[in-house]
Amino acid sequence: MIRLHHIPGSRSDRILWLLEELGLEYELRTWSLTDGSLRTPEFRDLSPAGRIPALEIDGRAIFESGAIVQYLTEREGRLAPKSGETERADFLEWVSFAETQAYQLQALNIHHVFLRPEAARSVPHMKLDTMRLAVTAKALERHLQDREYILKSGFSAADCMFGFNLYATFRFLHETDFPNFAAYRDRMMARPGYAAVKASGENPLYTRDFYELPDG
Ligand SMILES: N[C@@H](CCC(=O)N[C@@H](CS)C(=O)NCC(=O)O)C(=O)O
Repeated sequence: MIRLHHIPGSRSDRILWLLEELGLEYELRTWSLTDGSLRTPEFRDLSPAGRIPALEIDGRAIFESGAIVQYLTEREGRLAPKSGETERADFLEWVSFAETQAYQLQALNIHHVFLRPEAARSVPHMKLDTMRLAVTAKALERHLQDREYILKSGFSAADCMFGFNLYATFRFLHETDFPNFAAYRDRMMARPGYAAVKASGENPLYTRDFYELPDG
């Protein structure tokens, strides 16, 4: 039995998408970011920092999406270059890069969506985090100018690591500034494997398609 602990529109999108691409059977258990359930002993036993995703598999629970991606691809022997193969280093770099980008998205989610009252927000920090997100988006934009997927050789689990990022980035950056990245998002979201991510629902915390930086 494989059970994914999931919140739609979060980093568990990465794992849901990968399970689909690998054709594995799984159960979904959906949690909430706001009802306190991630702070319970039950969830902390699965993920000690109380973070999503966690994956129950092979008699244990694994936390950290990058570790789960590596575990699943090694277990299945697919969707990642093996140690010693060309593109192994590229694969590892971009799996970690997706998390660097996600960190900036998380910071912007906190500023724009979670922090209340609005006066608690720091506009200089919002600007800095938007700029740092844009640096990651420019890097991806350049990387995608000569390829369809993160790896030149084709679709891999490194693409799945961008699952949450594809959903969130263009809430804070204008997609017209990153045409390769936006086209990549559209290609990835059109994959049959991504349909389960869409079907699992929207992130209920986003009430707008785009979050402008406040003046100041
Ligand atoms: N590096 C971790 C980050 C996990 C993470 O921060 N997940 C978010 C959802 S996208 C979460 O659970 N946030 C709850 C919280 O911060 O309390 C991973 O990639 O799994």
